[in-house]
Formats: sequence, structure tokens, C-alpha cells
Amino acid sequence: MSNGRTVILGIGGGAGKVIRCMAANKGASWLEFAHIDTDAVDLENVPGVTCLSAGSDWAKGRSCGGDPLLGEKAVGANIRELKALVADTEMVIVVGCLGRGVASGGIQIVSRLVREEELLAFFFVTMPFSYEGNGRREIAESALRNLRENSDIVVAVQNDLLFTTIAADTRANEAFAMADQVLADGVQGIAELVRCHGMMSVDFASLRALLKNREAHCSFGIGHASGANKTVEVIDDLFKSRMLGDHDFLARSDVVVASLIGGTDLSIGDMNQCLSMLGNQLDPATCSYIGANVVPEKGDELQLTIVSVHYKQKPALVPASEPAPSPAKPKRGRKGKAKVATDEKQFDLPFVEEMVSLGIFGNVPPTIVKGENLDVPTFQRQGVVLDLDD
Ligand SMILES: Nc1nc2c(ncn2[C@@H]2O[C@H](COP(=O)(O)OP(=O)(O)OP(=O)(O)O)[C@@H](O)[C@H]2O)c(=O)[nH]1
Ligand SMILES: [Mg+2]
Repeated sequence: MSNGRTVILGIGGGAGKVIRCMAANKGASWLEFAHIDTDAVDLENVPGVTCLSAGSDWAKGRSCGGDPLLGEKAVGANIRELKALVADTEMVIVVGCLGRGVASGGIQIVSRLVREEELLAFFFVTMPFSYEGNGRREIAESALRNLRENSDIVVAVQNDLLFTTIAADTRANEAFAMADQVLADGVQGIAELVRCHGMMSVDFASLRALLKNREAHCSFGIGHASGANKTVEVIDDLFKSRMLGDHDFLARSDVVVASLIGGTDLSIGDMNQCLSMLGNQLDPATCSYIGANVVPEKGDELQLTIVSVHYKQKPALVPASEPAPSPAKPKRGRKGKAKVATDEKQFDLPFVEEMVSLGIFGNVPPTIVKGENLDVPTFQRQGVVLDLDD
């Protein structure tokens, strides 16, 4: 059973800023935040953020000067503290701005740790700006290659793209703060997926099975909207996210993980409309995991975060001689049509999408009779999927 404990760990100076931005976000108090760094200046004490001073006996509170080997050594020296930090977590989200020392080297240590501890981890990394030059780019690319070899989900965001929607005359420090806010909102959106008592929660065990130990390319996008037309506008805003890639790239995703959060006025109708519109953009073969939560602090605002996952190698087909996976549960395809897997040859994937809405019963203790939760509508308990188009 999900305990929902989610740790957001920032490595290095840039990531530390994103972590602090996130800790100040509306409705983020249920998350645990930590920041590991060698540089004492960047380890500024902020309520709600656990600070770990890496390699403190020899780094002596200074930066790693852009050397990833020193970063790896420094973070490696704190492995016990890191292990204690991530013990018994449902998910770890690691943030690192690649291109210099602490994050590029230290993230490899954390990647090995979460693998050894068999934790599900999302890695959100940024790649250096073009203007930073080839040296930093090479460090970042080498770090990203190593990370991808050893990690389940790596979302790499080009810093250049984070700035494309910001007006050219924005002051540099404001532009950085805005870019950090985009990352902070995206990470929070993903974290909301595992939140206990979500209005619509993801079947986390099957999401984990689908994403663990697979090499994949991931991109992420985020949309915000408020006002009367917010369910439509949030989709439009999502597609303005340059980090996401184009429509076609999204449509061809192997897996899409989407998280919708809104204030207390978020209705089932809003959710249906918004998520059906998103579903219409996806290929029928795309596995989608969708979670929705009410975060009262969001007020009138709606936020939709998605991660698009493309496997490097498509899942192997189950040989015809092996029994077909069972039971074949119905799943939703494009435009909400029910699909039941009946082919002899099927992709060896676990059940794809759980969309269980408890509506007004979402915040009360479940009524369990003979192992069934009576607060879940009968049609959902019986696996009947509605065709939302009709
Ligand atoms: N998005 C974003 N990227 C940043 C920010 N600050 C730095 N970066 C990027 O992060 C890269 C690494 O910088 P830092 O995080 O400061 O480096 P570090 O990991 O602490 O390593 P050392 O400086 O060697 O100790 C830079 O090359 C920038 O591309 C920030 O506030 N936001
Ligand atoms: Mg630093």
C-alpha cells in the first residue's frame, strides 16, 4: 500500500534554488525537501528544507569548481545520510542542473543509491545554456549519458527552452526565478501523482512496473489556466511548453503520465473535459496514467503537468507459446472508447490506466464490504468503461 512519502532532493547550487522555490509553492507542505551541496553559500537555511553539507571535511564549504569527479566524491562521502533520507519513500524526485561539479558528479551517486534500494525515482535535470560554452555542455552530456544508463526516468530540460517564453527585456535574475518556478511547478505536479487520498489516484504499482528498468527518453510540459474557460485553456497552455516537443512527439509517446491539480472548485466535469481533450491528442497505443488532486491553495487555478515517455526499445512481444497475461482488463483508448486486449500476441505491459474517482466520497473513510470499496461507482468496480464521446 502506498505511504505517499515523497522526497524531493536537489543536488548542487542551481537545483538548490529550484528546491527552495518549490518549498515555497502553494500546497507543497506535504512533501519532504532536501538539498545536498558542497558550497556553504548555496546551502542557505530555509524552513522545510533539510540541508546536507557534502564532503564537509575536505570541501570546507567551497564549490567543486566545476569538477564532476570532486562532486561525485563529495556526495559519495554522505551516502549514509542520503540512504537514511530516502529510506521508506514511495518516490524520490531528484533535481540537478548539469554542467558543473556537484550535480553532474553527485547525481551518479544518488542514481546508484536509488537503484540499490529499489526505489522509484524521477530525475529532473537541466542542460546548460548555449552561451555557457562547450566545456559545460560536454560535462552535462557525459553526466546525462551515465545517468540514463542507470536510471528509470530521466527528464532532461534544455535551459535555453525554459527561457523561450520569457520576454527578452526581463531582468536576468527575474528570468532565472521564472525558469526555476516552471521546474518547481513541474516537479510538484509529478509528485501529486503519488499523493494519498488523491481525488483520482494512479495505480502506482503498475506505473512503477511500467517505468522501472527501462531506458527511455522523457520530456515534460506544464500548463496553467484560470477563469471560466480554464479546462480548455490549460490544454492550450500545456502545448505552449517548448520542453514537451511537438504534437506528434507527444502523440507517439509510449507512456504519458499526467497530473491535474486544481482548487476546491475542481469538478468531475472539469476533469472529464480536460482529460478527454488530452486523451484525444494521444495515439491509441499510448499508456496513460492520470492523477487528479484538489489543492485548496490553488484557488481558481488549474495546473496540468505531463511527462511523455518514449522507450528506447519497444517492449518485447510475449511469445505465442506463453499464456496470454490475464485477466485482460478493459482499458481506455483514444476518445475514451473501451478496449479489451484480446490478441494472442500482446505487449507485455501491465494494466494500463486506473481512473477511479470517488467524487464526494474522496475525503471520507472508505466503506469496504467483502473487499470492495462501495464508494467507488459500481460501473468502475465492474470494469465497465464508458464511451465518453456519445
Ligand atoms: N534552471 C537553472 N539552471 C541553473 C541555475 N543556476 C545554475 N544553473 C545551471 O546549472 C549548471 C550548474 O551550476 P551549479 O548548479 O551552480 O553547479 P554545481 O552543481 O553546484 O557545481 P559546482 O559549481 O562545481 O560546485 C550551470 O551550468 C547552469 O547551466 C538556476 O537557477 N536555474
Ligand atoms: Mg555549486
